[in-house]
Amino acid sequence: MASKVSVILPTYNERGNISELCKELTKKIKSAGYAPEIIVVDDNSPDGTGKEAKKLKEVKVIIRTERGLGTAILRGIKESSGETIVLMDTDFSHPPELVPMLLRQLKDADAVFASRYVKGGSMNTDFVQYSLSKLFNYIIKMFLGIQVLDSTGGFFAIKRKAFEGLNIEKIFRGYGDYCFRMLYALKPSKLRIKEMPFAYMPRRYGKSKTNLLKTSILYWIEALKLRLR
Ligand SMILES: Nc1nc2c(ncn2[C@@H]2O[C@H](COP(=O)(O)OP(=O)(O)OP(=O)(O)O)[C@@H](O)[C@H]2O)c(=O)[nH]1
Ligand SMILES: [Mg+2]
Repeated sequence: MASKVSVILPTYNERGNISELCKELTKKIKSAGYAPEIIVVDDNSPDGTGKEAKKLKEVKVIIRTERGLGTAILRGIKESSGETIVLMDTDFSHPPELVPMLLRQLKDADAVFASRYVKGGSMNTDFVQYSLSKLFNYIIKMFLGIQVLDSTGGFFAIKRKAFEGLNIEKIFRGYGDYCFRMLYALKPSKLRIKEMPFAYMPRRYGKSKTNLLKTSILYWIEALKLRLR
């Protein structure tokens, strides 16, 4: 029987993206020889993303009344049952066609991160913005002593068993900071973690929910809290 891959898709106002993304993921994962379990965790988006997702076959939809990226992912993980978990954004910034490559690379690893910052990776911004964001992530990596250069991106595949013994309730909260919190918590497990380059794409439809300055400050506070604990 094909191994099950659970893809957790947190959404807030992604009506224009969700159907196409789920269809592409289902197709790509099946043709890579796995059984997909797509889980959309929508925070009652006013644009009707949840309703749109419910029209899809083979997609599990959870509609929450609270807001928050980290806790939406936590809920998705709890509701999932695959041996492998894939996390990604739902706006096509994380290209679905790369998921089979993440899964291939996971064959001799415990987690594979798609990375904007390793050789061959890129972002849809100008050189200055890209360099600043790369530097920011590099400092986080050194500060926390984690293995991954792109620790705020949130596009990765991980074996479920990597979470054994972790207090996931404490990790999956906040915004994209859950990603480096998870890597920090995984440090003692000495897992085999790889990074694979990818080109971060502009979102296809809809509007960004991220305020760059506010997010950067929040990430620093969270990184400091981890070290001071
Ligand atoms: N469930 C849930 N999902 C969220 C929430 N905030 C953001 N997301 C999702 O998290 C992913 C990342 O959010 P984005 O708004 O794309 O943030 P970004 O990628 O930094 O910004 P752009 O790509 O430039 O728009 C997307 O799939 C969002 O729909 C939230 O409060 N709840
Ligand atoms: Mg995005």
